Amino acid sequence: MNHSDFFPLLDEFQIEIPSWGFADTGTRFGKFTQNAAASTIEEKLEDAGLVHRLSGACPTVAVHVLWDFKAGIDPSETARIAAQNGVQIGSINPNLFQDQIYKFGSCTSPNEAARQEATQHVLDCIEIGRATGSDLLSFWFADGTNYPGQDDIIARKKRMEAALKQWHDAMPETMTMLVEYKPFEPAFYHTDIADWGMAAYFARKAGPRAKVLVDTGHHLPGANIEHIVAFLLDEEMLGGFHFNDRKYADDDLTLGSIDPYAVFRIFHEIRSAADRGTDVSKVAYMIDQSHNLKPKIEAMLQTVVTAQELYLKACLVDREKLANFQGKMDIVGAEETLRKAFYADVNPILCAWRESKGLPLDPLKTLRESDEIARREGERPQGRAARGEVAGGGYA
Ligand code: AFD
Ligand code: MN
Ligand code: MN
Repeated sequence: MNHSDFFPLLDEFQIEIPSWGFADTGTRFGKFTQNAAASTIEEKLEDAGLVHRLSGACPTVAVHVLWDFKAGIDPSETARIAAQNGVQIGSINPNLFQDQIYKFGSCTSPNEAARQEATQHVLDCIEIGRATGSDLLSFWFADGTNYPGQDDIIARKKRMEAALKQWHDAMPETMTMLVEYKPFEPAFYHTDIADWGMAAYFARKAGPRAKVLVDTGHHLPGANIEHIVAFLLDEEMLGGFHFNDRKYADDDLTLGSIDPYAVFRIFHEIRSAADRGTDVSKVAYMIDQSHNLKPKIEAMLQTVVTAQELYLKACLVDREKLANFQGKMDIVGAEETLRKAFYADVNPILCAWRESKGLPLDPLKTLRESDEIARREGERPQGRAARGEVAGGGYA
């Protein structure tokens, strides 16, 4: 195949970047601020626009309603600022975990006031989505308990079911709901949506426009994520991904920094599903990272380029040959078909694609040789001081 044969696959592999990935964040043990970090939605969209200009792969930006839409600011104004930076507002992420009222959960809380506030917030988020032209409403719930006996797990299940159904039906026909799962943290005894099976169950019960969101960092050690992805795809329940990598838990490390072969196998299952005729065009590829130590824009660009490389490698798998080896139960032959693609050098194809788009051949090198970071390091502390802010806005 010629390099240009792969261009359509790269064109369609668009990766949404998170506004929160450009702001200062930390862990529960502290936050290390960066002078160049974004602290306003304008700065986050400026950074997202830069990543898109350098990579050519990130036309949409995921927003977190609590951090990106201040009361009284018209959401369509935010959409206009995004357009000025060459990007669009993508998925709307409600925040159902930081307000004090959510101490015992949001829509699953025994506290009815919390459940009502959660519903009002979600209805507000749906209106924001209408104003920004977003078609994804992406839910992550911290809901859960910390001790055995703390609450009635099945009562919580029924509250979650009722809420998601109500919210699903409140969405415009053009909107899809993504239900994310996570085995633990911040809840340490049980999380109400703890795994892919529960997320798929809740999504199915909510309605036809509810799908599962797979955050690659949200699995217990040893989980076979590509198996989960293949299964959800075959059930037409895969809504999309939050890309990051992990060594121990939900570490939010740069995608592929710990286990690139695992990411490649996920992408191989997607390409296999596509070869079987499954429509994979609606799968939302999104990044969910907010690095405590790495410079924000560099880390985001690393993830984007890594995702493109691993996806392209998965596109190289000779699946006809693979099926042949599988049919003959030739384990080594089958495995070598995957390994051959994984170890292939896809940089020539990527560079040809970038050249055809007028993009920098090495986006990260171009960024590091530019004055983009230095300019932000000079301007942004002054901006924060002028606004009377201390560094560190954004994540908890
Ligand atoms: C945290 C959660 C979850 C969520 C993200 C953005 O673990 O991944 O999607 O915040 O709200 O990483
Ligand atoms: Mn996530
Ligand atoms: Mn997470």
